[in-house]
Amino acid sequence: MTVQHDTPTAAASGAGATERFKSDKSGGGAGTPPERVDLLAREVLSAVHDTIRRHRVTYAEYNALKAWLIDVGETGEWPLFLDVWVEHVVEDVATEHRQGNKGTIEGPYYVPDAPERGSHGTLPTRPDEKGAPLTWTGQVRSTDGTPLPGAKIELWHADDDGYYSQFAPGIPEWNLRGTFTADGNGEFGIGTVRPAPYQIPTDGACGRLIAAAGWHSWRPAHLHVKVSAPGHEQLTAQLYFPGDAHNDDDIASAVKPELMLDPEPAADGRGETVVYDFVLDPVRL
Ligand code: MBD
Ligand code: FE
Repeated sequence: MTVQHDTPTAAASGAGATERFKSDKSGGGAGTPPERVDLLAREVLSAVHDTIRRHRVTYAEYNALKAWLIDVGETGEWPLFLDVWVEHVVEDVATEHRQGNKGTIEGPYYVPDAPERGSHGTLPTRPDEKGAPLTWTGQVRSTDGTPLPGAKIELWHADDDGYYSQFAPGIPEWNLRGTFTADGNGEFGIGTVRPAPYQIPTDGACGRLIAAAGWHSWRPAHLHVKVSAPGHEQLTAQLYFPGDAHNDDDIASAVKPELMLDPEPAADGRGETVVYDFVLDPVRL
């Protein structure tokens, strides 16, 4: 008899991320004017043609590409592929005008409407959740220094094994996902566990590209956040931990020095505490 383990697989996470994207951001591209499609499509194709001529790409290589592209779709990894290797440049361009907090990419595993946890609370965890306790306090302000009471902080991160709830099987819904609301001073406090370094799924098309190219598949440990307040641009960011082996070679190119936390051992000896504030840009008129 075969025992079916609840082993998270690339196919499961990939299919989940594809479904999430289709339900949330459908119509992506609707309204892009034909002139713009014409320009961008021609330039991307022209870059491909140049690469083929410059490196004298063979039919064997062309067919390997075709097979791989089919594989990306079949393993549901278009969101993963694009968010790991393309999104960081889109994010840079979209946010280069900002005076407030640096952001970074969203990645494939955000889910809106995570459970409300008040201004000070803990993320939903399992009773035996692995990982050192992490207590994070901070304040949300506008670029002029005004605190932003009622600002929303959505936080999501992987568990100690590197898996996200709602995308890997066997994890309770909303585990390590929550929505906090800043208090009257714009302040918040969040209890969670410190995440572990993260390896993108190796058993799908992205993993096969990584293996074939001799790359590595790691991201540094990270906390994902979205911070929003009325009249301000929503901030999407990730926070990182000093000393992580992959801070300097994140496969998703999403680490920035401004996003580095500075945790300290907790006074009560239970894990670590950290302070990190957010500064949001007012919406441009
Ligand atoms: C992740 O957890 C992530 O944050 C990114 C950007 C890509 C793949 C998995
Ligand atoms: Fe992530």
